[in-house]
Amino acid sequence: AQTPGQQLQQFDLSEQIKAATKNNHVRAENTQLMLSYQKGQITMTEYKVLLCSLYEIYQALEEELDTNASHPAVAPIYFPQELARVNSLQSDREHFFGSDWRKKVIVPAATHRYTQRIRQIGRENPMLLVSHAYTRYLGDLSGGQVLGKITQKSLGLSSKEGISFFSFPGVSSPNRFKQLYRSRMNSIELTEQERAEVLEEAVSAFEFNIQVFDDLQKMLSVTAEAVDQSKSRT
Ligand code: 1FH
Repeated sequence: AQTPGQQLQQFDLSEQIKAATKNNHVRAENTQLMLSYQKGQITMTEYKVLLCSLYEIYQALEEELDTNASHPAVAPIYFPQELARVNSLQSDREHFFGSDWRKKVIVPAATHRYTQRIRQIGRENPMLLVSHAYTRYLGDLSGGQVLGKITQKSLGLSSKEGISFFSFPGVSSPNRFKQLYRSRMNSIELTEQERAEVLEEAVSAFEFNIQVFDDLQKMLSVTAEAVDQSKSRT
């Protein structure tokens, strides 16, 4: 039998959003790119293009979070000190692409669509930023921690250089931080309608990520040669 406490939990946004995106998470884990990633088959080229896309995504997300930091639905989940990724992605890209990394941008169409959506939300409906922040940051604090170790091993990196994206110096315990983040999400006041929109946007956020992975995979099979040439120059 359920205690009243457990019953209430089902109505917490953090529980609902996890349930709503469960199937999408399974699909994301099973994209071709991530399957080979998890088997330790990630190549330097794949990792480099992934970094480019992540950089674009986090630049959009963090710019919009910064701009809307005092919005009532954003303020509770605004943790730039602990979570911001743009600087680590910048140094990872610099590590692999060199000082003119800004000129070596390889961004597939799906990544562009994802960032456009984030920017549109920032302008028109900042409440929905919570869906995107949840999807990326809680993912990075969960599966991302495993992926960081796999990356280091697969690419044979001896130091943390190039993989700072995966480490969160401002978060001493990912699990405790995730609890805090969930409780902050649950403190956001939403009407039923708004809550439904937040859940729907989280499903889209996962779909955007899946499309990015699929697009990267496709792009890599077509342009492997061109990227290889740019790799050999660095
Ligand atoms: Fe995940 N994830 N994830 N994940 N993930 C977990 C929790 C979340 C992987 C494993 C785990 C992505 C990808 C991968 C989220 C988003 C995203 C947990 C913890 C594990 C073990 C489950 C728990 O606490 O019950 C692995 C492995 C992945 C790659 C192979 C991508 C799709 C993220 C979205 C962009 C989120 C939001 C959570 C938090 C759930 C919660 O509410 O607690 C992944 C797939 C990464 C493909 C890259 C590519």
